[in-house]
Parts: sequence; structure tokens; C-alpha cells
Amino acid sequence: AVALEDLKFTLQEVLDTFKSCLSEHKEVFLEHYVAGWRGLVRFMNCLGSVFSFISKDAVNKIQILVNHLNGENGDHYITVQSMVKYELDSQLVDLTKRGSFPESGCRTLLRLHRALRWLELFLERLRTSTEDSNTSVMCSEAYNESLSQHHAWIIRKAAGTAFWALPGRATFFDVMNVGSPEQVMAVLGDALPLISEVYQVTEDLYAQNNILELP
Ligand code: 1Q0
Repeated sequence: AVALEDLKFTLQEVLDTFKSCLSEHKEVFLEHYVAGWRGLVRFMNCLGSVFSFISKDAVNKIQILVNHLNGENGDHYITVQSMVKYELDSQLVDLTKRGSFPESGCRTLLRLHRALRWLELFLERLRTSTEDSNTSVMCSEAYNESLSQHHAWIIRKAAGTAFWALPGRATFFDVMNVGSPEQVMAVLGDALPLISEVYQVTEDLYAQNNILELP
């Protein structure tokens, strides 16, 4: 019961943080973006230890961004927009090959940004799924359409294997603990447009700055 209460809080928190990500002027607050990811990682950790290699990488990237936020130049990291401008203007980003700035905010956030697209596709499938839909299949389809294109063979292999360990749809919905399948659908329906918007704003910003392929 305690664990479920915890999760309920987490999922609500995740949705709320993505809601609070965007400013009036459609800027993305890094603090809330990172908090959203923290919530997702907590949720993933509850799905079992097969996913720990994934959550380790996510946690590592979250930490890099938090360190920037809390660092002496933290003021420049309030929004993703200000971060991109600051790091590019100050030449703090490796643009073509890995070198002096393996932990730039721009390249680190790009990895999470690509994963957000996977999340969007996966949740959309979940939202429109039926009782006999297979979560592993939905997860791999979403992955193959998005994140996998940026991953080396060995990572794709490991991810593909982990997906088969996903719990079934019913368990998944139980673990979310938002109520009946209809209520889960409603919660997903509320959250998805917000997640899509955060994704799109970031995608446009990265495209305008020509930094969608940072090494
Ligand atoms: C639920 C199952 C989770 C499936 C997550 C799919 C993503 C698979 C990614 C597998 C690769 C992870 C290993 C490391 C990869 C890195 O090489 C890669 C590139 O970084 P770099 O530094 O080497 O250039 N890193 C990444 O691509 C970042 C991957 C972050 C993945 C974070 C996934 C967090 C997932 C949360 C689960 C949410 C469950 C949804 C239900 C929520 C309901 C509201």
C-alpha cells in the first residue's frame, strides 16, 4: 500500500511537472523538465531491475543538468532557451565530434529530449490500446520509431531484451494507480498534449540552432 501511494504521488507529480514546464512565452524551465524526468525514473525503477541500466543513464544525465543549474553559471540555465544561447555563445558545446565538453547542457538535454519522443509515442499507444494489447510490443514499436535511430546496435539489443520484461497492460495500469482503465486513459489524454508541446518547443529550438545532431 505504501509503495502504491508513493507511485500515485509520483505519477501525479510527473504530469504536474510537465504542466509547469512551459512559461507564458513558451520557454521550457529546466528545473521542472528535470523534475519530470525524476518522476519518470522513479516509476521505471518500480518496474524491475532489468531497467536499471536505463535508469542509471537517465539519472546520470539528470544529475549533469542539475549540476549546471546549481553551478556558478546557474542563472543561464533557468530555461532551455537561455541554456542553448549561453552555451553556444560561450562555445561550451562540442558541435561535430566529442571533445572538451562531454557534459554540455545542450548535448545532455538532447538525449533526454529524444527519449521524450519515445515516451510520447509509447503513451499514445497505451492510450489507444485495448485489453489484449501487448505493452512490450507497444514499447518496442515506439522505441523503433524514435530513440533507436540514435542508439548503437548493442544498446538497441539490450533495450529490446529489457522490453520483454515489461509487465502486461493490466499490471501497468494497476501500478499507475489512477483508477479504472477509463481513468488511466483520461489521465494519459490530459498529459499527452503537454508532453507533446514541451517536445515540440524543444525540437524547434534545437532545429533553429542546428544542434539536433550533437555528438
Ligand atoms: C518503461 C520502460 C522504459 C523504456 C525506456 C525506453 C528507452 C530505452 C533506452 C535504452 C538505452 C539506455 C542506455 C544508455 C543509452 C545512452 O547511450 C544514450 C545516449 O547517451 P550518450 O551519453 O551515450 O550519448 N542515452 C539515452 O538515449 C537516454 C535514455 C534515457 C531513457 C530514459 C527513460 C525513462 C523512462 C521512463 C519510463 C516511463 C514509463 C511511462 C509511464 C509513465 C506514465 C505517466
